[in-house]
Amino acid sequence: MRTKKTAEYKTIQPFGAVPAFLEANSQGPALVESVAILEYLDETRPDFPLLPKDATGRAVVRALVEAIAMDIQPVCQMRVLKYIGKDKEADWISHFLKEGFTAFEKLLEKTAGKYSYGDSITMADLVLVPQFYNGVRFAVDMSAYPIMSRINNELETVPAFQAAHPTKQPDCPPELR
Ligand SMILES: N[C@@H](CCC(=O)N[C@@H](CS)C(=O)NCC(=O)O)C(=O)O
Repeated sequence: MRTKKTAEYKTIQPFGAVPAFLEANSQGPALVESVAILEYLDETRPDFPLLPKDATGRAVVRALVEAIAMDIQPVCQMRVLKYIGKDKEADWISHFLKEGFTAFEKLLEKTAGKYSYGDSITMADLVLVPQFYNGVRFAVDMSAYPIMSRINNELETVPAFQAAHPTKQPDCPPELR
C-alpha cells in the first residue's frame, strides 16, 4: 500500500506496515498484526475455519504460523533491508530466507498433506504463500523446498488466493505487476 507511511495510517498501524483490517460497515477499531487478524477471521467465520478442531492440531498449525511470522518474516522485511543497506541486502535476505525455508520444510515433512497441515487449508497456508512470493522475488531457488513448492502451486489454483495476490491489489506499484 503506497500510502501506508502517512501520519493518518500510522494512527492505525504505528509501524506503518500492512496489513490493517477493518470489517465492512464497522466503526472499528481497525485490527492490526497479521496473526491476530487471522485468529479473528477464524473466530468470526465459523464456516471457513483456519485452525483444526483438536488442540494438538491447532498447536501444530500455530507453530507453522509462528515459524514464518515470527522467525522468518521479521528479519526479511523491507524495514530491516532498508536499514542494513543495498550492499548487504542480497546476502542478508538470501541467508535468512534459505535458513528459514530449510527449517520450515523440515516442519512440513511432519505435517503436510495436500496443504501445510493435512488436507484442509489453514492459517499456515495463508502465511506460506507471501513468504514463498518473497523467496521468488529475491531469487531464492525455491525448487530446493519441494514440499513448500508443491503446496504453493496447489494454493495458486484456489480462487481466494488468486484474488488476494499482491499484483491484483488496486494499489500495487506498476513495477511489481
Ligand atoms: N508483525 C507485522 C509485520 C507487518 C509487516 O512487516 N508488513 C510488511 C509487509 S509483509 C510491510 O508493510 N513492510 C513495509 C514496511 O515496513 O515498510 C504483521 O504481522 O502484521
